[in-house]
Amino acid sequence: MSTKFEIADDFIADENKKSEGFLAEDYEYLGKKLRRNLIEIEDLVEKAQSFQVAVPSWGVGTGGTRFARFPGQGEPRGVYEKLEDCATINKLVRSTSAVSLHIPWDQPENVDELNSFAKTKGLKFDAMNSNTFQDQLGQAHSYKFGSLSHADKDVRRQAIEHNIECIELGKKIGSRALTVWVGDGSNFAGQTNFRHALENYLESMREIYARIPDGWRMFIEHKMFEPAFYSTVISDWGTNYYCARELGEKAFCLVDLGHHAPNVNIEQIVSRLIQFGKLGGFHFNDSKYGDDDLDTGSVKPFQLFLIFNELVDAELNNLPNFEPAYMLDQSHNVTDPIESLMMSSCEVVRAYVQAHLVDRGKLEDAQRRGDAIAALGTLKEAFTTDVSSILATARARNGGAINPVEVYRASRYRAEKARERPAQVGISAGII
Ligand code: RM4
Ligand code: MN
Ligand code: MN
Repeated sequence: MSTKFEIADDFIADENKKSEGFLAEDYEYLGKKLRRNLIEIEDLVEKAQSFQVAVPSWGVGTGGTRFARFPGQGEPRGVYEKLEDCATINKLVRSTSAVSLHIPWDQPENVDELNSFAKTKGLKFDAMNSNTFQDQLGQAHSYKFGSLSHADKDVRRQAIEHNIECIELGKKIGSRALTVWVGDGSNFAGQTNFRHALENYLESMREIYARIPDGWRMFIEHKMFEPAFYSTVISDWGTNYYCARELGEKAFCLVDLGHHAPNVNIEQIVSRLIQFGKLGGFHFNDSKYGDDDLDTGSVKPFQLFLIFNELVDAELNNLPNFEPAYMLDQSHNVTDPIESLMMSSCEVVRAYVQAHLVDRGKLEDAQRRGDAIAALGTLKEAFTTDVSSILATARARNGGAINPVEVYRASRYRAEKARERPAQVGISAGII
């Protein structure tokens, strides 16, 4: 493994030298501007430096649609190569040191080997993701008509066991959470009994929950449609919240930004879940129509900012049970996944930093006076502030790149990987 091409720290440092001068100018100007509002730029750099968002192992492969998949060059062919790409992302942006695995896609043959490889790459493991939305070779029962909510208890049992195996593996690799997303639902009116399906689901989840270790959390992910197109069992945040409450204090709701109807007010959903002490975390992505899994911040950056406005408000108010896990969940069909994931992680940090610029006293005052224009203006003032120099400074101070995509391209990493990893037929990476 050690002979594989890596981007050297010196290379990043040399590339950074080319833009250090301009960055210093921009940083100085922004620092002065923020000081007018009594904001200390160094505090924001510190915040950006310590912000972390996990990357999905399934995101580094090229995705696809129902119609086709156009594989990219040098795609990772297994979990080790996926980790290599994740480490490259983190090397350049320095805010993605954890990877979320998907089982069985990433099932390791040797757990100790996986652990030591991750360690040498400076990576940790984030939430475990189970997969009961797809049949695996040699599997006894099919998930065609559901998994944890299936009408047949033998199918449910198989799905429960799979989730327990994910927990067991997670314990060995230092994960502290299990994310459960099921594709269960129906395509036709009358196909399933809504009430029975949810009862079955909850009964299954109770068994899984009983196996969640202390110090762990269980994240439940709702999704309005797809792969089922008439109904889904965990269709929305309300159902999600109900289940999380029924299960107990280790169960939380996970918000995947793409899993709502178009134009739904996600920031309000986030606020509600925070208020109820049940916000577990996020799967960040962006969308125009459905669960498009596009790059975070690429379609609706203002929505992302408004979500972070809620999160930062909760952070500043030290609200109870508020410890959201941040993860990306995207599918890259036309871009180099490494570039998309780097950009996306930067967009998440950008929204976080911008949300810290909101003058909360001014906002509250405007809300009290019913001054909608002043309230919106306060938010817009933060949102339109270009904090790029804060983000770049944070990355550089952490050893990363001032311009991650430029440095990545200059390194010719992808071409090197194309040589090292000749294409393989039928790889499973990023099918969704
Ligand atoms: C789903 C959902 C899950 C992810 C799968 C691959 O749409 O977002 O989080 O595990 O895709
Ligand atoms: Mn997701
Ligand atoms: Mn999704």
